[in-house]
Amino acid sequence: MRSTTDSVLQPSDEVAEALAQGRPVVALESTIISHGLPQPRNLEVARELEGVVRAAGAVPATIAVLDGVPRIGLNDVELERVATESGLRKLGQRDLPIAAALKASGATTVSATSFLAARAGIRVFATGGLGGVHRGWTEDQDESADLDTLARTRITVVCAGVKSILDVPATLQRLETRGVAVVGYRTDSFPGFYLHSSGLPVDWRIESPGEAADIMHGQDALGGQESALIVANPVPRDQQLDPELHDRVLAEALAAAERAGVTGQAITPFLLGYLVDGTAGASLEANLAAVRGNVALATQIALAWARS
Ligand code: PSU
Ligand code: MN
Repeated sequence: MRSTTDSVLQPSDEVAEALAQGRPVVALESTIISHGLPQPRNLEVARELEGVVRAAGAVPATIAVLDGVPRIGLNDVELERVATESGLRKLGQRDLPIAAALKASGATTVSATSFLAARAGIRVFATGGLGGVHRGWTEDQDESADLDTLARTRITVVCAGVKSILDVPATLQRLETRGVAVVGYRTDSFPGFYLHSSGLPVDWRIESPGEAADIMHGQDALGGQESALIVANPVPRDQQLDPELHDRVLAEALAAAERAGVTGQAITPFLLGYLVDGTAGASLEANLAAVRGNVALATQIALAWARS
């Protein structure tokens, strides 16, 4: 035996101290920075999101793997590495031990970030949109590892629903089957990532960060499967992507991906990138508005959780 989990994860001093003192910490993922957003805007956004967490009185923990080491909380130089280093891998949970052994660097997806955050003792995590069941699943069975990890990881994920490039109804069905709790934040309809609503209903609605913290206590008190809580927080209607433009460009993007034969890990970045170009940047603004709102709400939930 060469090492324990504790010595494998490397929290920054700031994150370690906050966790030891029971102060609020919010996990942030890095794939959205490295593979989900165009340069140089991605670095600005990474810094901005950390600023949103700090301004509200919590500690941000952006998570990534650098030279094989899972890092929980990055300094500015490390954040810049994640935003600019070419050839940075996209790491799901299953890739973590391989990256560690081969001393590889990579950004972490929702699955890897959730896993590492929970291991580090962080309970609240903000992202843009979850991965899920891809369209055409009957052909290629492409379902994001995000769903499987969330079914067995005790973490609260604040997101603007699942990415609209996916098969959203199938993704909601899978979340139900796998026993992942989903609540709408001040909405009765499941958010549509770039869009305020996906047009699908969500069974439960909460009105406050305190209610989220109460549900988290309920999860722990009841025991059972160590699953996640998804708090689905819609992008404000006045900051959403124009639904008509969304539907048109998304159809083009899906057709282009099929023509180009893009599959596997590359498909999500390809589609997101196509939407940014095809909407002349409007999808990027809607994506960022969603992420900002999610980070702000996650911080409020982390504060309520730390108080309760
Ligand atoms: N949310 C965003 N942009 C992104 C992602 C989420 O606003 O780029 C990333 C997340 O890291 C998520 C990943 O886990 O996309 C899903 O990729 P895949 O479909 O290959 O599992
Ligand atoms: Mn996939």
